[in-house]
Amino acid sequence: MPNKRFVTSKPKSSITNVPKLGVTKDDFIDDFKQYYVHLMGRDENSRSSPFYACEALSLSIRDRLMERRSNTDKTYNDTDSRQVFYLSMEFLMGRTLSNAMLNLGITDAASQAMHDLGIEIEELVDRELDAGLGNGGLGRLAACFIDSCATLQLPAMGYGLRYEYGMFTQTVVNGEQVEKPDHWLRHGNIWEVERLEYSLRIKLGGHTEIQTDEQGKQRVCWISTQDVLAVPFDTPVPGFKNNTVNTLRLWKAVATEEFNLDEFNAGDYAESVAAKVTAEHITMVLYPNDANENGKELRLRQQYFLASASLQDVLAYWIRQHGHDFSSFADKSCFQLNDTHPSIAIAELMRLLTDVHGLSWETAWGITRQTMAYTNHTLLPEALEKWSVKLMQRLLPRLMEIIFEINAHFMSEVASHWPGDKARLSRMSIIEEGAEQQVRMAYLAIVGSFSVNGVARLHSRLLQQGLFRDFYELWPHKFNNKTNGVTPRRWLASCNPALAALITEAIGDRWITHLEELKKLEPFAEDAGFRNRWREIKQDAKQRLIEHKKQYLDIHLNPDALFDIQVKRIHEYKRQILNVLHVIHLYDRIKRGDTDNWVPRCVLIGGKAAPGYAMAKRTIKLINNVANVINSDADVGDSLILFFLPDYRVSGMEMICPAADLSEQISTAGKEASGTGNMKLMMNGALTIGTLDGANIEIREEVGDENFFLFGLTEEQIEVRRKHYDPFAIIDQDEDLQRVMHLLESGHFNQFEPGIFDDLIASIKSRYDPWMTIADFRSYVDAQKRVEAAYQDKEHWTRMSILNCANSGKFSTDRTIREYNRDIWKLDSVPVEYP
Ligand code: 26Q
Repeated sequence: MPNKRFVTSKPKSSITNVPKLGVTKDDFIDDFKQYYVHLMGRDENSRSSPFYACEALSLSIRDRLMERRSNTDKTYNDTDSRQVFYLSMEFLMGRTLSNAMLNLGITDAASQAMHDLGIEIEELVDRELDAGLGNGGLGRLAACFIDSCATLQLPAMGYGLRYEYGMFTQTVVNGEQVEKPDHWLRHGNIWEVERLEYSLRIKLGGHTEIQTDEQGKQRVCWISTQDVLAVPFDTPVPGFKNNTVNTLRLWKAVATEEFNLDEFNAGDYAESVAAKVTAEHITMVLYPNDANENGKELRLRQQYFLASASLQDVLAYWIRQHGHDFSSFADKSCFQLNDTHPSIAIAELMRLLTDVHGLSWETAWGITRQTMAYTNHTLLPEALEKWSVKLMQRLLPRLMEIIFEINAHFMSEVASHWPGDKARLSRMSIIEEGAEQQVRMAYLAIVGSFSVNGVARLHSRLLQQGLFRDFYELWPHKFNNKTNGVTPRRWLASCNPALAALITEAIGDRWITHLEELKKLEPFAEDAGFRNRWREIKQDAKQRLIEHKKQYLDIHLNPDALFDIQVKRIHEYKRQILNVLHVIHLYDRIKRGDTDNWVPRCVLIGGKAAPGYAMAKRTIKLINNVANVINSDADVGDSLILFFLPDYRVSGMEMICPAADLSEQISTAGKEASGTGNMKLMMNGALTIGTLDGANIEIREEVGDENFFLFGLTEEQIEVRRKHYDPFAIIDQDEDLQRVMHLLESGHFNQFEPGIFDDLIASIKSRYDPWMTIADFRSYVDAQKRVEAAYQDKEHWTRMSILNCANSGKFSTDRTIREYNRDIWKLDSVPVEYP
């Protein structure tokens, strides 16, 4: 049946021309009531559930976002600005409401409006579920990046997947992690708008054929595919008080109609429903690994689905604006690939430009190589993505042909650069030969991009000297560093309003968008009155964290203790076990009465383990078992408390970082690409105990050696020591460590669970322990002693705390994004008028 078009008479007035929305307290009261009563049909009795009030307020805020978003869109269209598209499998957005109010500059008006209606806004804010569409650092970085892009008025758009289920919720049962699905959409998501009108068709499976078109030109056709629809959902991304509201577009997979109908008409209802389910599986769930879980077909479907939908969308927009002339496409567009996860986009852009839009290979390759940029987030060689050629041939036959062709061209480039160097050809080939051929996605990403960057100075250097050395020799100009950051709006202004107010009182509020201004706090470190207020705010934050945790957990924390925090994914390289060894050592000191000048500590560890990562799950069990023994020992009392914080997530961190005294950043040197939790904690006045790894190096450089607790082997020392690493000899020579190992090995922490920690103990005692935990024990314990000494002098500690905050300016994503823009994207800032 032909599509009936929606025909209207000639409009007397534009349907998109609406009066401006007010932002006073009264405007919010009016709008709130409208939504609460009319749209939602609630009454006075509905007060008992804050959910409805949260919904009504959010709808009022959302209107203001939508208004500015269409304004921003229109400005970008009219100015025909160069744009960047940030492609990421993860956007770990967390909550939206309070961030939206902050950025729109309406927090006070909205709070007062709620107050007048007898509602406390904090309670509403706390109702919102996290949008947990990411694993950890990489996903949260994407969220901070789009906040900074909007704040810097850059025409930037995020593209990702709208997973039905986000990062699992973690509960702890008998000390062990239990995962529960995170059905975050169960009550709907008011921040998004479904844009069915921009749906696109994604091909999968089938085969290729060469066909001759009307002009007699030969073209490759990808046919007999099983198509899936990509439906976009748009979420507004407001800049800080600047009228810019950019867009995050997340794709949902939906079965195509004919896909169901064919089989349905043939009488096979069950088959047709099964096919629908298969199609819609694509965006059902986020893969909960923060390292590579290699080879899963569904993951490849997800990656291609994201890449193809986003590129088709960008090209469709281009054609609406410019027609079929792609000659200035590369001048106007840039794609930033968040790790190799979306890097199939390189081959997909080649396919769309050549097969679909008829460009020559050379022209298309020129465009691809001028528009794609790749960010690497890991140094662990085992985490580099590879896909089996066989799988790709079955799922994405045309893409596999294109990758072979890219590789053939690239191999001849390498051959002419290094004539006769066969070893180099095989080392650098995008196709890894072996029992089964594999596609090395990082190599595809490097070959197809004009920029390759790491996420901290050390990380970028190690990429050039190690993992990507051959490529660096061939194309040194492609390689660059972009040290990570975090957005100071969420990670200081919004999560720590009391500290933010004190800072603003001291130095004005420009720091919110120019974080280097925090430097002006330095002289205040010498002001005793200021230090007092600083301490009070930290104390209140600790108290709030304690109260909040008490609501949900059977937990006793000491507000006068040093709050020692390690929150991040559980991973061997992050060495949560080293932290536990130190806690056991402190416990041992208490038991043997070595408690002169004791500093009470609450050690809080939080983080999720990938469900298939046995060693990480066992680490959680160890933390909980050690906590049980210590926390229930009358000799220990309040002097030492260890607690595992379940379900660590974005909203959890917003509560934790204001309360932190000490930030644990203790990865094996050379393994953590950057870290970003380290930056959030520093910004909120925590001191770091850390190795020379990732961004810790730059943190120490900014704050000064005297305000940072450094320990551990350097990356170079690790690599030298590795060759003759002898944990037994180290244990032999260290009495404290012997006692700690004895407690562990004697089953002191697993009396009724014999043997459960054997693997874990064996792994740290192995000569081949890649993370060399034992090697850093002594130096770590000594650094912790320096922490205690420093904490005893309250005034001195507070001074250092202020200096940490004052020197955190570099770690704003505003700085990071300015650098991406200066070196890679080269966008003009486009101010948006709000008429
Ligand atoms: C890959 C294939 C299949 C399934 C899952 C994955 C996968 C998913 C997520 C692999 C890696 C990730 C996430 C990695 C990540 O978060 N890396 C962190 O990125 C941060 C931001 O740059 C850095 O600060 C951290 O150092 C780095 O570990």
